Amino acid sequence: SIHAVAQQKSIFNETPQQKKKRMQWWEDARFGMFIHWGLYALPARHEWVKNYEQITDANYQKYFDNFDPDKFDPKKWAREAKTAGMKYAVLTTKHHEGFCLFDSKYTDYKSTNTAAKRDLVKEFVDAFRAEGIRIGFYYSLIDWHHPDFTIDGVHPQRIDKGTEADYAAANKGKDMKRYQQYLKNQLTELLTKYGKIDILWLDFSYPGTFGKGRNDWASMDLIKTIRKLQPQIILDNRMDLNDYTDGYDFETPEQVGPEELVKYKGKYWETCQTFSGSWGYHRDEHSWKNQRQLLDLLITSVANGGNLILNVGPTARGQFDYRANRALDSLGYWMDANQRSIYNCTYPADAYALPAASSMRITYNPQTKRLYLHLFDYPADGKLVLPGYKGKIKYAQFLHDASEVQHTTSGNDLELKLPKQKPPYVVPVIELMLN
Ligand code: JFZ
Repeated sequence: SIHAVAQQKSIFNETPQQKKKRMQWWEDARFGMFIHWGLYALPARHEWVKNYEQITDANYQKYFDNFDPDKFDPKKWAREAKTAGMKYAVLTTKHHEGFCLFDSKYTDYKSTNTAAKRDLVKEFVDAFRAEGIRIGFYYSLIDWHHPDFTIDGVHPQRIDKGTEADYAAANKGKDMKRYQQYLKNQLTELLTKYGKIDILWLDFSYPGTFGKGRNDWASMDLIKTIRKLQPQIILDNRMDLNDYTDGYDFETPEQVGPEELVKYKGKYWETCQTFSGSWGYHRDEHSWKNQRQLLDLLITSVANGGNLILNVGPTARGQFDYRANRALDSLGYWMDANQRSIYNCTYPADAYALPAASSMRITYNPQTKRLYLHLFDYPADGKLVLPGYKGKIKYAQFLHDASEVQHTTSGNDLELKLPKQKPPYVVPVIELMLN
């Protein structure tokens, strides 16, 4: 309500209408690609490996020394993203390990100083932009390599059962003020050297004892720099400014099941999801989400007014592995026929709600006034009943081939007559014209 909004603090003077306009392309896009790539692709056992195994800088150095992505071809990545139907892509320019995929003036710990010898961010930007895909930068606020970044509760060199005094002693000589300047310098590079950047994904805050938050990053100063350099940029919610209406643009439910997404209805949000659990390339994770599970995440996101950003962790040689390519191809096959139920769509008005037990998910395009029924369970007898839909529908067809779906009424319900044979899509879609 107006009251609740008015009571909240704000940093900038953007109106909800202005924000809506700024967010429009992102809301319409609905589907993006996350790319987690860094030195952790070499150990290939999770991007948090340095923390999980408490690896020292000295012992982590071998991954820098052996980083040689000879198969890196971002044009190929961009084609894969495009084929899958993704409209934007967010690359880890630096993850928690601190290694930079770009040619920063402020560190030697960067791709140009490895066998790659190149600014990988620049090549990513050029390749994806050429395919018409919007550009996003993930940038880690956490940095387990920077000498001024203080040891805390999730630092690889954390002190087991340490007291505040133990941490103070271990952090003697480290100066987070210098680290704040480093953050600002690097974000300034990223937001000035690569043209228009559409999305910034800062990650992440964990305030509290032995944690870090807005005062550690100088978030208030940082967000002003960000908005000044890229006024249109769309910002995630992890810099610990969530008590300001404009301290972030969207919420980021991470690795949650489709059933939880209804909680975010009415907000700006994007769920981030992996294929197999880890974000960085993980050689030995063998349980991957199947096509139906991935489609469920995408469709259920749109059916609740949100986005899905699906992650790929390229290998140390710079390629998507075959499992990722196969999954992306399968999504592309579905999207090629059914994307009209995704782009520019959101949840329908309450009048079109179905019983809670229904396995259908409905999306709606407000411009064309078309409803999309996603059939997660195909009726064996070909009979599909839509309670309370009588008189609301002008025409019905399958989306993938525009073949008519005949309908009749019974009481207040609408009955759709489907073929007994399920169409060759894991989740077939019926398009309903409201006028
Ligand atoms: C963070 C990273 O640590 C992780 O490696 C990956 O990049 C992911 C996208 O983001 O992980 C988080 C951050 C915040 C929460 C959970 C995982 N959280 O607030 O629940």
